[in-house]
Amino acid sequence: MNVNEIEKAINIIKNSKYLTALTGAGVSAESGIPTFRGKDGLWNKYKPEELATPQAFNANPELVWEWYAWRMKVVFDAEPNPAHHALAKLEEKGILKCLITQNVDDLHERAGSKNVLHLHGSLRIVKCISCNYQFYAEKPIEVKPLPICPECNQLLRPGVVWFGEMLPSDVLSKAFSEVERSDAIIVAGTSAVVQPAASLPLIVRRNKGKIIEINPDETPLTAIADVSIRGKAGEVLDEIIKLL
Ligand code: BJW
Ligand code: ZN
Repeated sequence: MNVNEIEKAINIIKNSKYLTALTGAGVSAESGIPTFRGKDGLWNKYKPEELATPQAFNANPELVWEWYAWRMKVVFDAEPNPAHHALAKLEEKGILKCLITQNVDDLHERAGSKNVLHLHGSLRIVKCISCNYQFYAEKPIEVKPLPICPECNQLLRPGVVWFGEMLPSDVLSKAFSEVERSDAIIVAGTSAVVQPAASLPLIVRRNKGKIIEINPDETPLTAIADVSIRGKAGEVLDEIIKLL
């Protein structure tokens, strides 16, 4: 962690009038939730592109549900880490206006964040592939036998957004309008490759706003970030909130 970079980030945050944040799987890594990409990002030799698609679900719902049931257990048992807490504190202080997340866990909410936009849905929602039936999962669901819709007898599926599916339009348009208003954005724990989420910081940049990136690795965003801090989100954000 570079002290100079942290100071630069704090200056941007202090001078901002409308700060937002975009988070990805890396923000939950310190809570023990595996990321999608990178060396620890694989599950049982499958890539997300091979499991997180409607085609994969149609071809092999047992395999896809097995992955999600395992992830529900990991996420529901996990606790928010200092990154989630720092972002909640930034909102509580009135500095952070909106938190846009690609994560399907609910650790931001459990840390106390209120204004959270979930671009890719939630593991707490289980929904029917055919009708509008859905429910809130308090605990991981039984997937043997496969869960069936009580209204129409079709398969139930996780309430998340798979590749090739549209993001929820109300959430996406709110996210776009939030970044249009932003004069600074914190981008933490995302590989910044999945669209349209990855384009949100570019809108802030186009409007001459500042980008603060927090990630142990470089990403496609690093080159255009005003500050790019190489470090873990929990450690870096905790330091920032302490010094702010
Ligand atoms: C740490 C850390 C620590 C580790 N601290 N950091 C334009 C161009 C090209 C392609 C497309 C395009 N528009 C749309 C597409 C297609 C596609 C796409 O983007 N493909 C790309 C891969 C090329 N997008 C879509 O299909 C989207 N739909 C859409 O656009 O609809 C309209 C449309 C339809 C059809 C055709 C065209 C348009 C939907 C995307 C849905 C993504 N879904 C997933 C799965 C969700 C459900 C689930 O959880 O199972 O969302 S995929 C997966 O990736 C998940 C994540 O939210 C998402 C992003 O990943 P994230 O969060 O960045 O995690 P990682 O693992 O990639 O990175 C972790 C990072 O953390 C790393 O950088 C680490 O270094 C770092 N890190 N420890 C801080 N302690
Ligand atoms: Zn149904």
